[in-house]
Amino acid sequence: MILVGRGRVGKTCLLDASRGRVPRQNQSSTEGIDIERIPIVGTHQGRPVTLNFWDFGGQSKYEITHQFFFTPDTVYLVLWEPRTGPEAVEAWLELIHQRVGPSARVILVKSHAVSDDRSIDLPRQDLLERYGSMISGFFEVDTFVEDSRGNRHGVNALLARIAELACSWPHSMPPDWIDARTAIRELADSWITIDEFRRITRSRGLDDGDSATLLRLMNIHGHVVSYDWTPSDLEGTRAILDEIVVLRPEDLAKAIGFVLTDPAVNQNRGVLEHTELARIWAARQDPPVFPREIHVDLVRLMERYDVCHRLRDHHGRFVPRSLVPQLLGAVQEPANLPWSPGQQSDGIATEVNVVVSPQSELRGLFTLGNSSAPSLLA
Ligand SMILES: Nc1nc2c(ncn2[C@@H]2O[C@H](COP(=O)(O)OP(=O)(O)OP(=O)(O)O)[C@@H](O)[C@H]2O)c(=O)[nH]1
Ligand SMILES: [Mg+2]
Repeated sequence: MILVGRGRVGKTCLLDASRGRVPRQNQSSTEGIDIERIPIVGTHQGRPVTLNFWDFGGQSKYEITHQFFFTPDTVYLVLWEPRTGPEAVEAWLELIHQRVGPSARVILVKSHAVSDDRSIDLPRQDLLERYGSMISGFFEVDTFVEDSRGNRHGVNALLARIAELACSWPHSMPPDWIDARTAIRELADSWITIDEFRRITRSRGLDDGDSATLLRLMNIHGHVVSYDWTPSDLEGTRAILDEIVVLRPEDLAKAIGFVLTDPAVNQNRGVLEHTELARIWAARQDPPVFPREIHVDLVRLMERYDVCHRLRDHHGRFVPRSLVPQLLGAVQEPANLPWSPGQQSDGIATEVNVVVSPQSELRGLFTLGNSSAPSLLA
């Protein structure tokens, strides 16, 4: 379960109401870094269903860390409120569509439904025409309005629908796989090595092929973050023996959040010295969840998910330094382009997107406008 929507729309209050707590009138803003897995027990056809909620803050700078949680087996709740209107809903639908595809399940929820202007609604027909395969319901809640039985307006109906959707997934797995998955999920560690993962799954009767498939499934379902090698990677020469499996995606997302907000990395326009990671993480997490010896694995995971890209030296060799593109800032356009930004010519579009492939050497592709800025080369 992922809750998204603009800042102050009522996500954390809905979460509180769903777990039977009284929502706060002056609820503080959820920091993007403050990602938490909150289990809520609902029921479907008499069976208890545990729903894991992820509540993300409304700030976009952390969005890149949310991707670990945007998986196909997730119900997405997009919240909107009458005061700020439904405009942002379409952008969320588009983002989920891009990341997960047309089979994603999304419930659109209007908050403040009783306290605010009741006449404002979404352009339902329009949204259904464009995102019909994803939309799994229109609901309304008001977490500050109780009915005669003390239930907060609309919350129970919404939870019942979520439980129904969650139970509609074909989740059949052989019992020994489920057993292995449970054993992994019950570990208290933040991460384990792939060897450890294999040892545990082997002890539950899985061979190495099954173990690799289970790891992949757990990755897809958002239970772990691993490099998720594709068969073509495996044909290559990269050793995977020292690969790690992050058992708590929220810890990795937080660790990446610390890199994104580090003043030195920001001042350096996104150039991250790998030796700085120990400082960044030690300063913010006490005791550090991720020890120094696995920092290189974490950088590899960040590269895998396009959070950063490794830089090379003049000879094309990788150096222990990465670029975090999100922090690069404005790049001055080359002087000799055959157009100026925003220029219109006879109705021909003049917007050009320059895609820089992380595989290629960055030298010569673009230069930073400020001569005192760090070079992209090592
Ligand atoms: N009347 C009414 N007020 C609400 C409702 N939901 C939220 N509020 C008010 O809006 C404030 C902000 O709600 P939050 O739940 O913190 O909003 P959020 O979406 O989590 O915000 P961020 O964490 O900044 O992304 C609350 O403190 C309430 O005062 C609702 O359904 N009805
Ligand atoms: Mg919040």
